[in-house]
Amino acid sequence: MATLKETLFKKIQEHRPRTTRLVKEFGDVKLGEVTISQAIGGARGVKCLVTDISYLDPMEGIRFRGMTIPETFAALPKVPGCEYPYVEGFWYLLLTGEVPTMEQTLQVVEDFKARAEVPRYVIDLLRTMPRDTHPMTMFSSAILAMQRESIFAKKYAEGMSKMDYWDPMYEDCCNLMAKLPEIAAYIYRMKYKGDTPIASNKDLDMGGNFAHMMGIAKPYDDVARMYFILHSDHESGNVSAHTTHLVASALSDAYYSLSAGINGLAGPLHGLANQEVLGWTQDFMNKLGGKVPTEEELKKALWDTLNSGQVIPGYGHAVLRKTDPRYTSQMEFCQKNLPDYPLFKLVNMIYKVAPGVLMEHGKAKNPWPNVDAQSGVIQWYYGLTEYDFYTVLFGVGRALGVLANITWDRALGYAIERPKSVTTAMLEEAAGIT
Ligand code: AMX
Repeated sequence: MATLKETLFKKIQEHRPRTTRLVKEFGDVKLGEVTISQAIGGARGVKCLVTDISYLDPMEGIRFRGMTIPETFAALPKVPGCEYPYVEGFWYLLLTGEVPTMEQTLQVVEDFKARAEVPRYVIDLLRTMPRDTHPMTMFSSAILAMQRESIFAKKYAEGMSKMDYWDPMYEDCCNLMAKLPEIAAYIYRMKYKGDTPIASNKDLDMGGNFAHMMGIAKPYDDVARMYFILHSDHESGNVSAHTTHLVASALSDAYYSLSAGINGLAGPLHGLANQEVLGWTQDFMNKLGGKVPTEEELKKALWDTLNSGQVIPGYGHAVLRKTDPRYTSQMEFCQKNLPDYPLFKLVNMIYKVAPGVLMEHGKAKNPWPNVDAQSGVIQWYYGLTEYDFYTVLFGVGRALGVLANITWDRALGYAIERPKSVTTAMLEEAAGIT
């Protein structure tokens, strides 16, 4: 049986002529034009990135390698006795575009186990940081500290053909991915659970081992698998994916690149929104003395937030124009596993009320919830109430997508990224107002 790496190399060799042909024969074909509002407004809608790992349709939502979320969950091999698939099998799918067999999946599970040990100096580094440091800062610092392990950086310094770049990049990405769950769980147990880290259990798959190291009982292993897969990728233009790709385009290795992407994920308009959703919801419940609010009270709280110039966290999206299927997938999990949980009921009530408020407010192009509006509820229910940790969970998941992407970036020889900037005076001249 071919290994994941051998299968990936075959796919890379098949794919390379497609990219070469497009650049050589069709390089001048136009994909669109850029307007002044796009130049000022965060390049929204400008088509200038290429990825085959996932595609985000504004109405349908995400597809991983062409598969919707329900199709992905149904197709991948499942951990015996569990409802969600191996994260390792999903990594195989993202890298190759092929659904792995159980045998191929278990080969990746074993490969990751052999790569999973976290260097002692990373633990030492985390332990020297003040305990009130944000867990995302700890997570990003731990990733960056491991840069000295980079095989890509070493091989590059020795001299290597461009055609071979993908190989050490793949090795770095697998080494990093295998270590992230343990780093995240260590930060959690050190920071919030009285400094009681739990040693890794090598008999378990990535999701199962993560739940074990977090100290949270079943079915949290399935929650971890679901969560990591749902948060993995959302095509290439979002801040964490784009940052990782941008930094990697300078031939910075996977450690530099992922650490940078994680820093972008830490922003409140991106990954931090899941922490903000829970913060907002808990504040609101506290103000009401813990009682279930009426729709009127909820409406007022949403308007108060908007009138004070803040955003409603967990709502809106730069690309999506309907309810995020990642939200729906988590809602279905809640309906099955925690239908009567008061926080779930409140989040559902927000889902009923907030879109109407946002539509009346008239600013957000998408009044519907994104992934972050629902994810905290599930974590809270299973005892993970320290909500500033939620973005770290997002980060472990997001690493799957962005690391698969930068492996392919190197395989296809994507160029260093360098869009062109203009001055405000040039925009005024283009607009004919000088
Ligand atoms: N609450 C209030 N106002 C909102 C809003 C919300 N949830 N979503 C968008 N708006 C406002 C914007 O701030 C902007 O106002 P401005 O014209 O005064 O600057 C206006 O509506 C138009 O914005 P947009 O084109 O609809 O969205 P965008 O592409 O500029 O931004 C996003 C997208 C996600 C940053 C934005 O919807 C937002 O801030 N949402 C809340 C934070 C959040 O949930 N982030 C998580 C996103 C998913 C993820 O990455 N994890």
